[in-house]
This record gives sequence, C-alpha cells and structure tokens, in this order.
Amino acid sequence: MKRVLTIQDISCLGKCSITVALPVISAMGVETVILPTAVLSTHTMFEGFTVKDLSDQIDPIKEHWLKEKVEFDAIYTGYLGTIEQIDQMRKLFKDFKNDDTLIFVDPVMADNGKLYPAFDMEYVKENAKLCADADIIVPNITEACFMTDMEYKESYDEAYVKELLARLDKLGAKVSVLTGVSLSEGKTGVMGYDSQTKDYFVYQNDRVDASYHGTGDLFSSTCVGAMMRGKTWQEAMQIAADHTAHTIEITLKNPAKPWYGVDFEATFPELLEKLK
Ligand code: PXL
Repeated sequence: MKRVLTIQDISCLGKCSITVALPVISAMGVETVILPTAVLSTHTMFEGFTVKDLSDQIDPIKEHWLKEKVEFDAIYTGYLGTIEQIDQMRKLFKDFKNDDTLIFVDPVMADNGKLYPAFDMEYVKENAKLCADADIIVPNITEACFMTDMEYKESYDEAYVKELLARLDKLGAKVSVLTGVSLSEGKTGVMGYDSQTKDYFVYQNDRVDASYHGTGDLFSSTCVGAMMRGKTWQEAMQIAADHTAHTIEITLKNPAKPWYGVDFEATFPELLEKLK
C-alpha cells in the first residue's frame, strides 16, 4: 500500500484541508499520514475562528519520523499558515524526497480574485518559491495570478490561460495545472502543462453554478489518491475534476443547503468506482 504524507491545517469544523484529505485518500486505499500545521475552530470563511499555530511541532515530529526511517510515496501540501512553515516544507521535502517521491503542492491561499484573510504578498512570494520544489502544482487562477504577477480576469480566453501556464512553468515545477479553468460557456475544469514533454492537457466538464469551500482540497486529495493508485497525472486530474463536479451536484440536492463545505461523505462509492 502506498503511503502519503499530507501537510495542512486542521479546521475542526468546515470540511476542508485535513478533514477532507485524510478520509478521501484513505478511502482510496492509500495510507495517509498527517502533519497538521495549525488547529482552527473552523475554516477562515467563518467569523471569529480561533487559531493555534503548530509550527513548533513540525520539526520534532519530522525528526522522530526520520529516526524511525519512515518513507513516503508522496508528500502533499495544502493550506499552510505562515512563511516560516513554507520554509519548513522546503527542508522537509529535502529530508524525505527520494527518486520516486511525488511532491504535490497545492498553494492554497486565495480564490475569486482575493487572498484568504490570513495572507499577504510576502506569503504569496514564498509559496511561489515552494512551487520550484514540486513535481505538480495545482493553483486556481487567482493563486496563479498572484504568484506570477498577472492580472486576474473573470472572463478570459485560451491564450490567457496559456500565458498563465507559461508563467507558472517558470516557477519551476515539473507539471503545472490550473484549476477552475473555463474555456467555453457552461464548462469548467483544468488545464495543465508538462515542462518535460511540453504537452498541454485540457479537461472540461459541465459547470455547476455553485461555489463551496473545500472543493479545491477534494480535487487535490482525489488527484493524489488516484496517482498513488497508478493513474497518470492526466487521468488523475480527469477523475478528480469529475468527482469534484459530481460531489457539488449532490451537495446542491441536499435540502439542508450546506454552505461551508460539500457532502463528500456521500460520494465515496462513485469515487471508488472511478478507480477501477
Ligand atoms: O479549503 C481551503 C482552506 C483550508 N484551510 C483553511 C481555510 C481554507 C479556505 O478558506 O480557511 C483554514
């Protein structure tokens, strides 16, 4: 069984980051080790959330694992809290990376043209540097614009997305994938670029007119899980895009109308079906 380390916050209530990655990747048949960067009462879209930074735990936990000679098939980072933690990630990648370790960086920090409340441009710059150490990065358009100093646009064409991918590629990751890319009316999905083969990859599915927190984390977790189950990055992106869209559709049918996260608990059977 493959073993993934995922490093992100625990938002106790909110269905995002670790509370999505751990159940989803585990359910996909992959051992999931967690390293929490902070504990929050809720994700940061709630008002009045509490935060306990766990930066001082990262190095001792890492040292213990090194002593135990633990190895990871993939390291997947998501929402980190501070610049210091980004620096800690660079070191941790070096400590655990071997020729086969997949480094998957989701530079979670912004959406819909805006940075999340906790972050500033210094944080953006450090995240851009972290991308250099990654095999795959999966920013949304907002995060990519911040990291590459490109103007954020709500409506755009393929040339804009390709320019954004070219700029992302310069950050140094092997594969750059933009999420939330809409290349025609009523569609949304991903567009990726492989710096080694120089190939583009586009996948679009029907756009569901709703936005929920944690969908990026569901997408990334599904991708990592699928790659660990032997799918190529392109196959994994397609599975993850379909699975995220399907989960949003199911959530929209919930009469309780959840607002802070998607009903990913309801769509595991379909996810496992997609892995067959
Ligand atoms: O899903 C991204 C995310 C992760 N962690 C925290 C967040 C968010 C998005 O708002 O606030 C704490």
